[in-house]
Amino acid sequence: MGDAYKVKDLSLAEAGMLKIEWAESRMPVMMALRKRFAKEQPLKGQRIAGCLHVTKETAVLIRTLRAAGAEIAWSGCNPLSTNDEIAAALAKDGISIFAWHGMSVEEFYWAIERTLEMKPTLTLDDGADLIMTVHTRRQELAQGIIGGTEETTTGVHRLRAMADDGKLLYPVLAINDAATKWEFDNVYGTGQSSIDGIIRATSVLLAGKTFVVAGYGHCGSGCAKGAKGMGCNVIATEVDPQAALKATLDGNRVMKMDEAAKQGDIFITATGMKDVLVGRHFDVMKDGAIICNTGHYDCEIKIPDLEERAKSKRTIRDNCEEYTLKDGRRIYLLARGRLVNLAAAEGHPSEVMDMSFANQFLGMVRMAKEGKSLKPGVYDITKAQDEEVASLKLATMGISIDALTGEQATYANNYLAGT
Ligand code: ARJ
Repeated sequence: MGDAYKVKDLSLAEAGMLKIEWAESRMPVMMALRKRFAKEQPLKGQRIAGCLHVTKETAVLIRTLRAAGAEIAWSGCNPLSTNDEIAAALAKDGISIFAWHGMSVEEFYWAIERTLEMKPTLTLDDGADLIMTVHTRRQELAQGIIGGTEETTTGVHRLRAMADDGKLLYPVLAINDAATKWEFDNVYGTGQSSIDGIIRATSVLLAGKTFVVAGYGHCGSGCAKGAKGMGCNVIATEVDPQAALKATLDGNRVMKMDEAAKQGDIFITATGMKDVLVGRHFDVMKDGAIICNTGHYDCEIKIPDLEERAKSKRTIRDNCEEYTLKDGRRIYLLARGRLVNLAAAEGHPSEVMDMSFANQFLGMVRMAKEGKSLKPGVYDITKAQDEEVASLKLATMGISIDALTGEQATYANNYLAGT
C-alpha cells in the first residue's frame, strides 16, 4: 500500500479532534456501542473500505468501527463535502484516509482506488460509488468481500436496480431504509442541515421569502418544514400524485416548476432525479434567485443551461457563485449544485447521525457475521435492530415508554376480538 493517507493539511488535526470530541459528546448511542463492542471485537480481522462524507459524525463511526477491531481505509463520497480538519484529525489518529475539500472527479476516484489497495472484506458506502468501482474496475476484489452497506436513498435505488439486473456480486444492507435512519436523518436532519447550508452560503433573511422545494419525499418534506419554521412561504413541486397530495395537506402550495420558477426566491432540489431545474426555469426566475440542491448527486440542477445563459460568473461568497445572465438578471448557485448541507455546512447534526450510524455500525457487525451465508442482493436491516436503535436513543434521552401487558399482546393478535 502506498502512502497511508492524503489530506489537505495535517496541521488542522488539533482543531479537527476538538470537533470530533464535540460530536462524540452528542452521539451517546454510538459511544455505548463502542464501549460494548470494544470488548467483543466482532470486527477483528475485517478490513473495511469506507466511502462516506468526512464529517465529525463520520469520524465517530470510523473510530467506533476501529474500536470493534476493524482495519479501516476511507475516502469521502462527495468532492466538496470533506471537512479538512476532520480528515487531518483522522490521519493523525492513524486512519488511512484519502480525502480533501474540493477534489476533482479524477481525484475522487483516485481516492476510492487507494482504499481498495487494502483488499477490503467489507464495504461501507454512501451513493454506491465505492461498490460500483469494485463492480466495474476491480471485480477481482469482489470474491474477497463478504458484504457491504449503503447509506442513502439514491444509492439503495442504484443497488436494487443492479440486483434486479443480476449484476450485484455481494450482499448489501440498505441502511437508508431503516426507520431509525429514514424517518429521522432524511426528515429532521436534511431539514435542518439544508437550511444551515443556505444560510451559511448566503446569509439572507428567510422570513417572508418564497421557498420552492422540488421533491416532497422525506428529504423535501423536511426542507419544507424547516423553511416554514423560518417564516418562508413554501411551494412544493412533484411528479408523484400521492407526495403532491401530502405536500398540499401539509399546508404547502403545490404547482408545476414552470409556474414556481416565476415566483420563487430560493429553490432547493431534493428529488434524486436529473434535470429538475433547467434552462426554461432560469429564463423566468426573478433577479437574485438562489438555487441549490440537497440530493446526493449533482445532476438535479442543469448547470450547462445556466452557463450558456450567463454573460459572466464570479464567486461572490464561499459556496455561492453569481451568474449574471445576458438580460442582466443574476442567479446564485450554491455549492456548485452539489448537496448544499454537506458542501456549505456540516451535514446533519450529531444527534440524528447517532441513529443513522448506529445502523451502519450494527450493519457492519451483522455483515461480518452473516455475509458469507447471504446471496448477493440488497437486504433490509431487521426490525429488531431498528427497535434496538430506537430504544437505545430513547434511553440516552431519559425517555421511558409504556409496554404492552400480556393480555394486550394477546388481544393484538386475536382476530376474533371484534366490536
Ligand atoms: C455524514 C451525513 C451527515 C453527516 O445520512 C445522510 C445521507 O443519506 C447522505 C446523502 O449523501 C448524507 C448523509 N449525511 C447527512 N449528514 N453523513 N455526516 N453529518
